[in-house]
Amino acid sequence: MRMIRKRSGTRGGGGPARGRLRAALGGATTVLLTATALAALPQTTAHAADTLGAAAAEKGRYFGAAVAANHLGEAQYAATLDREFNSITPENEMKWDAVEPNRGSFSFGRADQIVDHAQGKGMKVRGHTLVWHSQLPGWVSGLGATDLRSAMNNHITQVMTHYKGEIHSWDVVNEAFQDGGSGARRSSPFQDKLGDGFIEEAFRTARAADPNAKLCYNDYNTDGVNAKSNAVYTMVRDFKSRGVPIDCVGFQSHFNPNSPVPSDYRANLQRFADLGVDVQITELDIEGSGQAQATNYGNVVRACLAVTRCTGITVWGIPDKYSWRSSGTPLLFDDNYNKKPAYDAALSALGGTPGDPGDPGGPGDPGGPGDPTAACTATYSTAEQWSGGYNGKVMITAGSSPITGWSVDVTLASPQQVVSVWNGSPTSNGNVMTVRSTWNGSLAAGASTSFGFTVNGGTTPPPQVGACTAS
Ligand code: 9MR
Repeated sequence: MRMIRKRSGTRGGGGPARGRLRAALGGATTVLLTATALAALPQTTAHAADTLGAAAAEKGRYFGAAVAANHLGEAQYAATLDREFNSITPENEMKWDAVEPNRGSFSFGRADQIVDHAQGKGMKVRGHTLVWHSQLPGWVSGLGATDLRSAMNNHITQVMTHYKGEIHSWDVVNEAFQDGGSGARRSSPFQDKLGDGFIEEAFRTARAADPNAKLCYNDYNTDGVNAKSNAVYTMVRDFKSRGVPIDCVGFQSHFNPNSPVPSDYRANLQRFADLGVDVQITELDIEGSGQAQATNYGNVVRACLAVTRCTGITVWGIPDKYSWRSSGTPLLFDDNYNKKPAYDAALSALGGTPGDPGDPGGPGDPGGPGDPTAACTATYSTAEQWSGGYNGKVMITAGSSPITGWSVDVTLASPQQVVSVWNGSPTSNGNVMTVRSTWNGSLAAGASTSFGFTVNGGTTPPPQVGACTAS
């Protein structure tokens, strides 16, 4: 484990995390800037949302996709991801077999690739998954109870520490209950050797490793009220009553004709929310086509919006061809990345405005050439302050269309001087510093990034941050 500053870090800040972030901060640019006059400038522009991420953001939610690292190099895949989504779940890259194939030997390369992509576009990341019976390397199943307990806790701690501060929600335990009417726990090395208490222990270890990540229990066939969801409900209620740290429950929501969207889906989400946890739709896909599939997608989105604590939706893939159930064409984009009727239904349910389904990202479309709607906002906060100076942070958020670059003016009062800038490229003119995007110019609709700067020469008045200009 290495001690480094985070990509969005400030002077002296940052905890243990990924060493490769250092490069992004490496060349903090130094400028000198004095100021006398200040100008307050307007900062916001409103648009009808026409992507999933932007429309969800307007409802205070995220709209994410499961992503496979090996598809990121495909231009249309990346373009669709970047245009439409503002959260990513690595589909397989953070699973135990991927990150700790041999005991104590961690390999984060492919997962880091996804997290880097997300961060470069200002998207959030869901962590999936820490303790699961599947995609578990053989060495784990072979351990005795004592070793297994320490291997489980070490795995959680190492993986969460590597991504500390970079994951909005972690699936700490996945699929620990049996299907069917028993309400029993599923047999697994963890269940069989450690007993029911392994789930609680995993959550306690997870809280200690990254106190700011939301900790979720995630499962399938728990989407309606049934014996399995009742068993999960009883566990969550027990955890909440005893102070076991749990923040959210993930409902995978893999639907098909044999397992349709339940009529009590919303009510089931709501009863969990009423226990005092967030709920998230974590792996949504719905087999089918045409209007029937579209109606189901619309219903799922509306169910989430009807539950205040339903904080976001993730679809389990982008084009049908890469779905784990590709023959069932369960996703929102066809094999050529055209938007399906299901896409329009999901976007409409989010309150967005569907455009031309056959030409996503084409001329005049969001993210396409000549997009007239590129916009961003800039929000200032003082990150740290000491006698004689401070670190300022400016959060840049794309509007309802993706953007490819941004620029913001920062005006200081004399005798304040900017002595360094990170995550942005500054030029100065008198007392006004213009900061432009560098590696972090491309943002999905509704996505955010930030730049920071250090000021010497006093702490008041605060800098004036002008309007954000997007391209
Ligand atoms: O989509 C994943 C697929 O690529 C893998 O082969 C599979 C292996 O188990 O896991 C799939 O994702 C699963 C997820 O991690 C947990 N819930 C069920 C998902 C579909 O199987």
